[in-house]
Amino acid sequence: MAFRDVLEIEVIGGNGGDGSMSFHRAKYMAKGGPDGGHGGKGGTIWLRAVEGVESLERLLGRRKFKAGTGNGGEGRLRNGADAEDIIIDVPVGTTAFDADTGKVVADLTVAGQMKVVAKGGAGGRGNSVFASSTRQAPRFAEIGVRGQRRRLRLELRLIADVGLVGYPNAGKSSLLAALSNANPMIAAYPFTTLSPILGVVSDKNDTERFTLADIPGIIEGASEGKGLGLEFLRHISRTRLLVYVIDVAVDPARELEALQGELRSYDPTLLESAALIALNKIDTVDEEVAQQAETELALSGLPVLRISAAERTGLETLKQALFELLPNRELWSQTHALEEESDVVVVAPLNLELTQEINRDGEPERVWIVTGGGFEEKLERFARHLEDAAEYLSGLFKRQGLYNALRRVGAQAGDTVDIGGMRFEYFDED
Ligand SMILES: Nc1nc2c(ncn2[C@@H]2O[C@H](COP(=O)(O)OP(=O)(O)OP(=O)(O)O)[C@@H](O)[C@H]2O)c(=O)[nH]1
Ligand SMILES: [Mg+2]
Repeated sequence: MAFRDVLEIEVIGGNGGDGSMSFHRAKYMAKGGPDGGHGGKGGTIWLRAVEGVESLERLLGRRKFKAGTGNGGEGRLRNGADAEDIIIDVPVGTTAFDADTGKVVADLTVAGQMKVVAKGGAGGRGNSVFASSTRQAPRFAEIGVRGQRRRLRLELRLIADVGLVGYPNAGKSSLLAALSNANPMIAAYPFTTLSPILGVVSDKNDTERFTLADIPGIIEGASEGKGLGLEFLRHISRTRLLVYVIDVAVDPARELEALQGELRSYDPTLLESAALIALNKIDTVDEEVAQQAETELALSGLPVLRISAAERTGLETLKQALFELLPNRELWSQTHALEEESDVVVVAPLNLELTQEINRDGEPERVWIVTGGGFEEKLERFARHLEDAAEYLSGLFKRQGLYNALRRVGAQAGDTVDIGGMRFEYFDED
């Protein structure tokens, strides 16, 4: 089973249902009032974090999620039903990025946390709402808004409290096995561990616990893709504490420097994490070598602890140090949460451009081409009954400041205004 922890999916919110264009019909009544109901809301797509799923693999086989369309409104003021939302369960620790902009859409770090990733469109309003004293029989209704559609890149980063980093063969998996309930593969060759493994470490009375992540070994040049690369550092990018596992017998100071260099090139903030050094395989060297390694490593400013994962020496002290150094989870989360994209809808800026045309009578005509400002989008919602809605729309646009904007740039009474092909005459009423 391949370890899939990056996955691209497409999410499509449902379209809103269309508003209804209908008139009341009753016996003995020639012409009733407008009674078109509103369309229902399109379904929204959510991501929800669940515990107990360790990989995004579960989502495989389905790459596209599309919510339903809201029902259309009907006569007699009946509103269409809203479509149902879709909830996609993902493992805790999943971050969703907009695949096109790269922005964080959702960062789910706590079980049960939910986030909208594709909004369903609002339903269109029925013709009943457009009636007024001067417009008693509106022959138009709104079309439902389209649902939001986007591609998401999902990335799972295990949320471990402590991460083990070290060269291949340094003894990371041995340490994980010695400290936790996990049973990783251990072998005398490099790159035994190919995907991250999590274990739970408990204190003596089993009152306090933390999770420990063992990741594949890192070598110098990993940031350029050497070895297994730095792909896996993603999993420790959110651990609160790092443990550098270093083999005492192999030039420890150089190894630490190389490891830190690789971490830095992946994400410089990793070096700001709380950290300590576990000087492993202490059983393989004599005191003099151990002493020298310890002195050299201490120059880094990090605490150094001698251990032997194989002979299980120094492990209690190490465990105690880990519990002590582990930063408080709440405080840590506050400063390390990823900033999610805001829900602000960006409307293109209003642009008014004057063009000259020759009309049917051979007269020159001034035409203002209107783009942006959200006016075209509004127009689209009446596409089905544009002619009937024209008068209502020009009134609406006027209230929304379009006429003022036109006046400011020099529009004159009698000019033509063109919005996405729909045209009406500009009046200067003041
Ligand atoms: N003598 C001795 N050998 C050890 C010690 N810790 C680990 N080893 C041995 O070192 C070898 C590598 O151990 P692993 O735990 O697989 O090392 P790793 O860092 O997980 O290696 P990769 O997964 O390849 O990155 C194994 O043969 C272990 O038995 C130790 O404290 N003393
Ligand atoms: Mg290993």
